Amino acid sequence: MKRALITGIRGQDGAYLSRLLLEKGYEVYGADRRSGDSSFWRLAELGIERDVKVRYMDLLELTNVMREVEKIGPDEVYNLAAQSFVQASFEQPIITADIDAVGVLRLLEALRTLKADTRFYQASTSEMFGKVQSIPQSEKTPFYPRSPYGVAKLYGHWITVNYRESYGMFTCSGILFNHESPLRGLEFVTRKITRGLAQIKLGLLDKIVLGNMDSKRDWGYAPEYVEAMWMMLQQKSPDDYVIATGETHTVREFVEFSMKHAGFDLAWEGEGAGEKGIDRKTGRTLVEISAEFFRPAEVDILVGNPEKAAETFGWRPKTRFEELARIMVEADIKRIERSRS
Ligand code: NAP
Ligand code: G4F
Repeated sequence: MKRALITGIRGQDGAYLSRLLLEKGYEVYGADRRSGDSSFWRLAELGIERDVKVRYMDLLELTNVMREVEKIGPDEVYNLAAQSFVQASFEQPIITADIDAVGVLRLLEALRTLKADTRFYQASTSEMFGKVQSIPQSEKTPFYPRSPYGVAKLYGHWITVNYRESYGMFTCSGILFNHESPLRGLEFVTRKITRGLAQIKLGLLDKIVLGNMDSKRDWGYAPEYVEAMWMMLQQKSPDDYVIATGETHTVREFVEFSMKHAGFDLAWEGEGAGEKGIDRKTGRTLVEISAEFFRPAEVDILVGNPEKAAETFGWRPKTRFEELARIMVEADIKRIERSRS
């Protein structure tokens, strides 16, 4: 039985990856930085709360990481732990760097010292492309990060490459574009929209307040993206791969498709900060814009080219944009209805 250690076990990807590895017969260890809080709602939603062996491990504490790596002796490590919210990284750049950059190094150092034959996956990100230097972005596109998060993740990416080249370790960096699901954190725009719409529909919220609606993202479905993580570590040799759908859409389009699935007939009125989303049937304002949600520097467009992953190990995206919005809206409506019944 293979043994996997997943950091960031409480997160969206940690939950889906745990389920996938359990289905494949792995013994799954989950690293969790919180002590005393025993609610693992994402693992519980997937019905695997009791199947993951949770260990207390914070990427900020090297000795803690080393002791856990030594005790577990993993065959594969998936480093998903991060301060992953771009907007927060402008307010907390130092802690973001400590977790998302040096945290990767701590884990790699622990593995180099204690178990150098472990296969290692680093959760890199399309945010590293930032002010994009070409469209679409591939493994060959130069990086130009636009946030403290993107800069920190770029260090994590290069140190992963460096440990492969310096010490012959099996380290892979997955450059994943945005991937969403009903388990997405509420701070991210897709889930903020779908949860907000469900609340509006059921009379629990007046309107959704958003920031930049013109930025474009390549949004895929998270359960498919964790499969790519696993596939990378099963190859003969380690490498880096872009994982994306190859389609890009604005935040505005995500609002429009979600509204449609929630049964609203949306019309836009006004411009810039004064723009509003109005329900045609009732004349009610459902969406407003606030400067609070704009970032000091924005990533205007992301769209990835996942050809290398397709050619090397046959990974291809299945769920498309409109379907993704539908899955998320329906899940949020169901959740609220369940909690009220
Ligand atoms: P997520 O839901 O925010 O989960 C990240 C997890 O990391 C959280 O559970 C968090 O714990 C944990 N964590 C934070 N600081 C830690 C520390 N010091 N030590 C140990 N654990 C710590 O993120 P996700 O969406 O699942 O993404 C997984 C990874 O992929 C992240 O590294 C993210 O940056 C990267 N990524 C995500 C996307 C995407 O679109 N989802 C795209 C590209 C890359 P708490 O629950 O205690 O806060
Ligand atoms: O949902 P977001 O916060 O995701 P963002 O910044 O693209 O980052 C996510 O994807 C990255 C991969 O590219 C990951 F590495 C990262 O960990 C995270 O998972 O924002 C998406 C877009 C941005 O342009 C933002 O300015 O939506 C825009 N936006 C507009 N209004 C908003 C809002 N974002 C948030 N979070 N909240 C808003 O109200």
